[in-house]
Amino acid sequence: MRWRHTGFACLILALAPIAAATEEAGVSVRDAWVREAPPGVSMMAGYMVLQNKTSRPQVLVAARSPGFETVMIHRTIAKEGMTGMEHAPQVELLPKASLVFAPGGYHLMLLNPKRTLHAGDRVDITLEFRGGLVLAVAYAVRK
Ligand SMILES: [Cu+2]
Repeated sequence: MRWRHTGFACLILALAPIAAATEEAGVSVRDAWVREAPPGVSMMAGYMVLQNKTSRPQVLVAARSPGFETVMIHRTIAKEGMTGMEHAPQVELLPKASLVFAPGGYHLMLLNPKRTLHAGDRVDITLEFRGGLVLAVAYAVRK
């Protein structure tokens, strides 16, 4: 029964106003955006700046969205002259520090959008942190 209880707690947090949840959590999200995909491409990437305002590490462990079939945390890496992406099972935010998700580095890999998203649209993505913190964030779709 334990996981059910945790899930319920997350649901309540997710439904709370974003500002309140962010303040309470001590983790803020800004400059959240998703790059518009070329026609026919079912893969998009999401970026943002995460700020840990607490004096403890905060660990991003998952992301999900009603707008996509699959959301994964990825990191672009260069190895032996080749660029690739690897799955990042978790991303640690150091105390009192910011972490940038940007092209060429960490990103949210967004697969199979449920509808075609264009520049100017918004899409909700929920970020889940270890310990049960859940942040619902609106991402702006841009070129
Ligand atoms: Cu990726």
